[in-house]
Amino acid sequence: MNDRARIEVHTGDITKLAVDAIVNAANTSLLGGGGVDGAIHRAAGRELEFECRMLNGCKVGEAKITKGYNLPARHIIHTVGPVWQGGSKGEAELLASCYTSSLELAAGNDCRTVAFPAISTGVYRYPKDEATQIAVDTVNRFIEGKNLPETVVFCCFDEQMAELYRQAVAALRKG
Ligand code: AR6
Repeated sequence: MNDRARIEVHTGDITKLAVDAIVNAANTSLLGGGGVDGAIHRAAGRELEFECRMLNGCKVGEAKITKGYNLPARHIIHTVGPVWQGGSKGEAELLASCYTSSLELAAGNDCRTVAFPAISTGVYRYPKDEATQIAVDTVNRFIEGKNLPETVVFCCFDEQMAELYRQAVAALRKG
């Protein structure tokens, strides 16, 4: 299969996706927050917070895995994106590391399908076009030549973001 055909763009709420793992754009406490993190905790239920309390937080650019509880997804991979501080504080490397750390955990837990939100592009203010490019390039590079995950879904909350992703994925297909 062509590796690029393994990347999909979806518009909607990530908590509704019946995939093997959804990724959460969390904070270092892993105890919940606003944005997609809040939506995931609400939909998964209080048991998620109990499991998260045992994890001792997570560093920026790293990832930890839990069960999905009341979600249709089997697992939740919690990663912590960088706060945008102008671009000279290692933000690009840290954001790329969120994607590779999450994909490594997904592969190690036999996840065939994984869905990502647009990490850091909300409360953490990462410029959307730059974050999209990093997300698509990093995922494409990771899955090339690997069996797992078979399919990666970029789950965008709105059409404007989905269009950015579609353009970045189309550019891969040409390249
Ligand atoms: N499904 C898919 N995408 C969503 C959803 C959803 N249900 N809800 C929001 N988004 P953000 P960050 C999109 O702010 O920038 C939290 O408080 C949203 O439109 O959720 O990494 C954490 O606890 C945006 O494109 O995450 C941290 O403190 C993207 O998800 C902090 O926010 C990410 O926006 C993390 O900030």
